[in-house]
Amino acid sequence: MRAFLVVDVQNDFCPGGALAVPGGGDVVPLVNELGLHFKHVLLTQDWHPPGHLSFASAHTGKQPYDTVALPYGAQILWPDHCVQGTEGAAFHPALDIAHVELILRKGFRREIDSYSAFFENDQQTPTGLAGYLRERGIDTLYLAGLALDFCVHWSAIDGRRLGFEVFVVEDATRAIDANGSLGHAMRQMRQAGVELVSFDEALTFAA
Ligand code: VGL
Ligand code: ZN
Repeated sequence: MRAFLVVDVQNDFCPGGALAVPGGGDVVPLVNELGLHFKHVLLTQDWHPPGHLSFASAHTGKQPYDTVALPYGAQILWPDHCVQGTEGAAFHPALDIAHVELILRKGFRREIDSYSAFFENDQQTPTGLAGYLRERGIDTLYLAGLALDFCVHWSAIDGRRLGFEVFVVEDATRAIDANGSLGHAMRQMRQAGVELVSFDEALTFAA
């Protein structure tokens, strides 16, 4: 069974937001249209406490897009974004979410980031999504949303690692592309067996 997993379509990742992804808001109409055709629609929501360790502001002398070593590995530092309960953390106002079955929040522990919908950035701590999908008989995921080279990328790779079929609807995503991250993400997804499809292809496969 298929599900449509929409990653982090939140105000802070759209133009005007704290960590705006170029063209981020443009995915909304495509996501809404696809959402009407999939029987099961799930969302993720980046959901950080104030002072989260992925924020440059939590490290003296560091700037956004610097990298620091945290106990679980290298962490890129970001502007403060998607702080729990703020307008920036809210979904894009035009995102049609009435029929969404699950909203999975991630990145809510101060000491660890979570790009992937499946694991926090230590690559070990599960979010519970794999169990949820398996218990519901969902084995195939169509991914869209923000950002292609971070949260979509890591969710796609981890989905493959866990044995799910994964399709990324490329034109319903946008990338940050910090220091070559987009090229790296595309190579890794291809190697992992993630399939890239267009919006039109995804529509024909839906539900
Ligand atoms: C994301 C950077 C930091 C994403 C989330 O949704 O891709 N990127 N937090
Ligand atoms: Zn984040």
